[in-house]
Amino acid sequence: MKNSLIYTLTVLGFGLAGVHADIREDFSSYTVGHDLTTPLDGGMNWSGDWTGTVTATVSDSAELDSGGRYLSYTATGSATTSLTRNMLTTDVDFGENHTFTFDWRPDALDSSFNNTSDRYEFYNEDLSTGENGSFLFGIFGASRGANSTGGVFAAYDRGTDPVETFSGDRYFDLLDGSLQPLTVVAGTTYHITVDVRPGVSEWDLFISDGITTVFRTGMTTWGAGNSEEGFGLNLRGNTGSDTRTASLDSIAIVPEPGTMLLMGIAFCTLVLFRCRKVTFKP
Ligand SMILES: [Ca+2]
Ligand SMILES: [Ca+2]
Repeated sequence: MKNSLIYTLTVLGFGLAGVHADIREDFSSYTVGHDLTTPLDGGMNWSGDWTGTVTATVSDSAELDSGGRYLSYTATGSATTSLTRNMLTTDVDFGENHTFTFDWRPDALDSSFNNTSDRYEFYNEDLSTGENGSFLFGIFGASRGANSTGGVFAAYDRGTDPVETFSGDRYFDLLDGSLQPLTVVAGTTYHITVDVRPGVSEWDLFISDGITTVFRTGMTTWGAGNSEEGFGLNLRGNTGSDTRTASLDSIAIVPEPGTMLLMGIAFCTLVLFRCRKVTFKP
């Protein structure tokens, strides 16, 4: 009887942990050359297709570190262009702690990347309202404000100010352990990790080129970060001839640590069960 209870708890623990599935995209389900003109709707647990005003094409010609097919996206001109995708709230509870990871590579960073309006940007938001996002960061061709230098990763840290008072001065360069920023280099794959803690409106950002990791932790989310969310990447130039090109791969959005807690319950129950078995040995 007790053993069946332990079994039930174990199954329940692992079962509940499995309720919140990960959201993933590695572009392996598409053929090379597939672009936004035919729905890019693969991956796992997304609620819509990849959409946007950039040109985006699945490629395998210059794999990122993680390998296999990836999405190459590009835009020319001074308008802000975007690549976005909606995520299901039933698969990741965006009111609970969760982590975004993805690989990203800038493929065009020439001398035209020279102005604060020259941008590669990353964010999440409620795509219907453009609000309630949690993270916002980017690379700018020149200083975005008082706390960024340009040409390096900079993250938006709202601090204690209201959401509405957006200011470029709240972009802060990410720094390594020696307080140095990481100059962004074309052709380098960057491994990006975003931890979001909606309960306390905080987020952390870690970016590694495989050798150096720059980061900023304990930032205030730029929005509430608690509604159905879209993952987004923007491109922008400051002149009509500016071309931005980048590659994206190996995206995972994973809930935590609620899942880890449930897994822990299941694991502890199993340990208890095994200990009992040992105790009852003749
Ligand atoms: Ca891939
Ligand atoms: Ca420019």
